[in-house]
Amino acid sequence: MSDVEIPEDHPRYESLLTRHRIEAGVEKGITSKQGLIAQGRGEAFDYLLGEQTLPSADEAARAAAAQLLLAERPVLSVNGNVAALVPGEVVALADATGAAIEVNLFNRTAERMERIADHLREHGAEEVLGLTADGRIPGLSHERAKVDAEGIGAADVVLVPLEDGDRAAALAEAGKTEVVIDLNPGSRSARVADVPIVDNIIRAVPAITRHAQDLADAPREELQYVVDSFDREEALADAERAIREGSFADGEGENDDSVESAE
Ligand code: PTJ
Repeated sequence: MSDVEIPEDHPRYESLLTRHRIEAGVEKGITSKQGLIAQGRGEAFDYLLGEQTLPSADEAARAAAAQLLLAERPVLSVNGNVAALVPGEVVALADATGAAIEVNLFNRTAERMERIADHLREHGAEEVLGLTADGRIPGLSHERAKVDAEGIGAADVVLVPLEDGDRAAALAEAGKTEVVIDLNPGSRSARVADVPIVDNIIRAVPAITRHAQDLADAPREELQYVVDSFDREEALADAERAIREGSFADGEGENDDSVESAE
């Protein structure tokens, strides 16, 4: 990952790389300006988590992989932030799980839809859904209700990263099994998810892919066991505990950003 000039030994390398990707996404017309604010919110939680993956988040990523492998019609939902941050990684996850990729936007415009679909194709996606929009998620009045009938409309398992709570709740209401990636364990999306992954999408998507590759030949019973033994309440509680009691709180300075602030 060296698409910008940040020395890889910089203590906040990943965080700065993420910012550059989001900025580039806005410049390319992929990410909305609100996406910058969403990124800032996420970053604050990541900072409190020590910018690392908790063991409980890795377990959630494994349960997510099993859930996607068990699904008949899994779909990965992509918005402007996801497309800017992890386009190639989303394609790799789709390949590892047989999931379809669908663009679904809060601030939906035909132009952004096209640009995101093109961007994903440039990163190896063969088919990108979402542009037909011949289906609707019941109970949602905004643009995010628009889905492809054969995509999210017919999906049994949906990955919804960096979501606003409304659609996550409506998808759950529509009977979909939801995997949510969100750094805020208190967000409505994380709270309605069957599998909440409290981690940065930059780390979480490759982690799900790794687990999916590892579980690729596992029998269905084993996949079901991985899903059933995952405790969503405990995963959320663990993330909240880590945020409240992390090294930041006891002044250890794990998250020292003094180098970055000199930028
Ligand atoms: O591209 P669009 O038009 O669909 O709009 C997308 C955004 C993200 C702007 C829209 O969905 C939005 O406003 O979302 P929210 O309500 O700000 O929620 C975003 C959630 O994602 C928040 O709970 C953040 O903590 C979380 N988040 C932000 N960045 C990351 C993240 N979670 C994981 N990894 C991140 N990098």
